[in-house]
Amino acid sequence: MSAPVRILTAVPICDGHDSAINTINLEFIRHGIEVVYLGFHRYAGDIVRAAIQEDVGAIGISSYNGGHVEFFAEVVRQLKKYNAADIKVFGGGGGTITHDDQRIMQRNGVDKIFFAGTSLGDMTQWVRQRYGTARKRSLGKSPDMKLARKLTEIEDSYAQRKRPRKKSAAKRHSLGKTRVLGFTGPGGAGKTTLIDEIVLRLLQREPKASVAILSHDPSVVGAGALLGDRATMINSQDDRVFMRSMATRGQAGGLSPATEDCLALLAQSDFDYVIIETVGTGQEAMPFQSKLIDQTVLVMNPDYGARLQLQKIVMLDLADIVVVNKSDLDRAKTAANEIERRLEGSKREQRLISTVAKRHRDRGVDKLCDLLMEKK
Ligand code: B12
Repeated sequence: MSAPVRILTAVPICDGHDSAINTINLEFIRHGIEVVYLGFHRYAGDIVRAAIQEDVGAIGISSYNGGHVEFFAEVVRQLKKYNAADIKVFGGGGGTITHDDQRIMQRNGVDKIFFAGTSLGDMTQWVRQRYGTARKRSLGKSPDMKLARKLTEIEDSYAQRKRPRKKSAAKRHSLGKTRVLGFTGPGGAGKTTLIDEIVLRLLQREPKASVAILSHDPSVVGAGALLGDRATMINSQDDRVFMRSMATRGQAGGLSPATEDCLALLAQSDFDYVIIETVGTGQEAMPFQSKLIDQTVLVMNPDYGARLQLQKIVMLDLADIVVVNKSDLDRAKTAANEIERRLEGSKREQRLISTVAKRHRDRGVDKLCDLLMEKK
């Protein structure tokens, strides 16, 4: 087993044409590629920061609204500035990028531009061939780059089955000031938006604090993965935030085989907060067995069905904090009452909070942030 090809894709600033890249992403993942998708309307600086943290082999940019000659050149320039020129740049843009533009762009350091009419199969094959072999790495100078490469080493060693599956040697008491927070819950409950809002508050409340996020998305069975949490995390595009997206790579239960070791590395790397987010989980999931995690948060959607369903959700017995997100929905009050009653049977001290993560300055999210910072 070798490690999958890993790339990052994005659409530039002031450009909302994302349907092409959405289609191309899906074709890539069907052919074994792990795609970190940053979304549309993205600054060159955000793209470069994400590419370095995610330690991808290349950046694919889809550009339709013009300015592509300058934008691609800026991405290449910033990669060089951070000593990351081994990360290659390629892309496309239908009827907008001309052949003359392509020649200038290639002179500026862009690998390749794909034009209208190229089949998805041809593009996928080219990406696998071009970025599928180990590249010559530039010297990792910045702290982000060094950390990113260590995380890749851990992931690769699991992919190559070199690493024995053992528990991490890191001990909770050795982590000092670092606070490790685990977020889980069913798909669609709003975990990623909620985490992004928590990060916003942590950065505002503690002007020197740094945050690491370890975010998980499912691997398609026997294929690649669409690692799309960055596309939702707008506030987390910040120099004080280190984010890494991980694919589950065949492991059930919400995390990846390499998660514990990666979490231990992040927790020992001097961040003030380390946040770990699972994939959308099912009723039986107990993803946080790690002793490194200080507090666990279960994020629920009010639409979980009949009250009886609550009896089957194992994390309702284990979570330190239960959040009913989307509490502006009609059923939210009933859901909060039913969950409160379910938690009454628990012997542990658990907190229940209602939030609307998508709402600007939501009081519930403020309260959740208070709780997460409380024991620091
Ligand atoms: C669909 C479309 C829209 C949709 C977008 C939906 C969406 N969510 O993406 C809608 C209707 C919303 C839209 C809106 C607008 N659009 Co429009 N749109 C198009 C259109 C018709 C097709 C683009 C497309 O998705 N094609 C499908 C893809 C799969 O095919 P393709 O483009 O041929 O791509 C190939 C390669 O380039 C490559 N590729 C593309 N990207 C990437 C990335 C990677 C990594 C790789 C490997 C390959 C690759 O893959 C394909 C291989 O065959 C183009 C016209 C055109 N022919 O390009 C105009 C076009 C891009 N739009 C245009 C404009 C002006 C607009 C608006 C500003 C209009 C307005 N006044 O409101 C808005 C802006 C929206 C915004 N927020 O940015 C102009 C841009 C002109 C310019 N650059 O000077 C164009 C060129 C139309 C025109 N001739 O005037 N648009």
